[in-house]
Amino acid sequence: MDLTKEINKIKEDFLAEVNIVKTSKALADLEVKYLGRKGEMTRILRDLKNLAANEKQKIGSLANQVKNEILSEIKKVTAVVKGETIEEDVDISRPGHKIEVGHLHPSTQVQYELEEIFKSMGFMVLEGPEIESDYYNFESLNIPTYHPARDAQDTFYLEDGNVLRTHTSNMQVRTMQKYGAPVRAVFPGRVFRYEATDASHETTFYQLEGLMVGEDINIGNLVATMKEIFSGIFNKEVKVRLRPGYFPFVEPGFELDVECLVCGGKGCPVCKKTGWVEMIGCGMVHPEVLKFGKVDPKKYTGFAFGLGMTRLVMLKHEIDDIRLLLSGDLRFLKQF
Ligand code: FA5
Repeated sequence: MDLTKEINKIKEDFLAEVNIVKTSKALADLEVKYLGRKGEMTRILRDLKNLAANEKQKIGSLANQVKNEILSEIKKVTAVVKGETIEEDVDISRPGHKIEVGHLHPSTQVQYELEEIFKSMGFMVLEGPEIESDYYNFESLNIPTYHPARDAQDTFYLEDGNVLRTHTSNMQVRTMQKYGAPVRAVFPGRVFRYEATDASHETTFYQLEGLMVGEDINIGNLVATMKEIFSGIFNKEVKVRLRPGYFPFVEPGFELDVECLVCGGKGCPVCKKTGWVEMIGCGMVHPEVLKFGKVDPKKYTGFAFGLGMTRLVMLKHEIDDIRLLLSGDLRFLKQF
């Protein structure tokens, strides 16, 4: 074998062997085998003197290079088998890679805050389907097919007759049917309406519905619960006004407005220059709806409300356009 090949073969053998070394003893034996007095590289280096001058220089430099590589490899592996860190591979002073962490969407933050407020008042938190039957979204809420109130909620109808729920009220009858009375529950969730968008209207937004049914539940309980929501979320006094409102599933029915916190009541695109933002539809559960829920209207009464959670987020953070919330724009979202 010519010498160059032999040296390369020695290097190859050494690397294969050093790769599987696990103990200091095995490593020391390897060092002796290649670099010891009778070692393979030592023999090559010793025999250099017998070569012709031109060969001597070429082979000599290769042999020295391989010897140094073997030495440095042995040094590295010595550190590994002793359980030490190899300094040239790991620079502990180098700054680490920053992992970007996200955070909850402002709507989710407000939803969780509201859930805590309601849990502290003994309400269950339930989820409902976003694809809903006509029965639970309309019929069982006293809105039969011919009723003009259907037009008030522009609806996405699916081909199979189901709808994208237009409000979280779809959970009222479902909850009464499942839990009977008395019952207290809130249902936060996403709802959908086929309508033109502007600064305070989206096609997809969040509501939080509440239902409380029991003996002697009255409007006083409803108003007290509404007050609790606002002091919990805003941590300050906010002006509200209650006015009559029509929903076929409550009697009497109300709309609750909050003074616009974006403009301080002066008038802006969010409140459509009125100074007030419509926030909650509410009222006493209609006896027909109790009946749909298999609850006896002679024994029980109840209140229900549907809070526009997305609008609440807007007022809490003084966001002047609802469309920003689902825009997915990180420059906007990172502010919360
Ligand atoms: C309802 O959806 C009724 N289900 C509320 C209700 C529940 C009444 C229980 C009685 C008893 P309304 O369509 O008004 O009502 O919507 C309720 C709230 O959702 C509004 O006050 C408003 O805050 C919010 N909202 C309504 N439409 C939109 C929209 N397009 N974009 C953002 N928020 C909206």
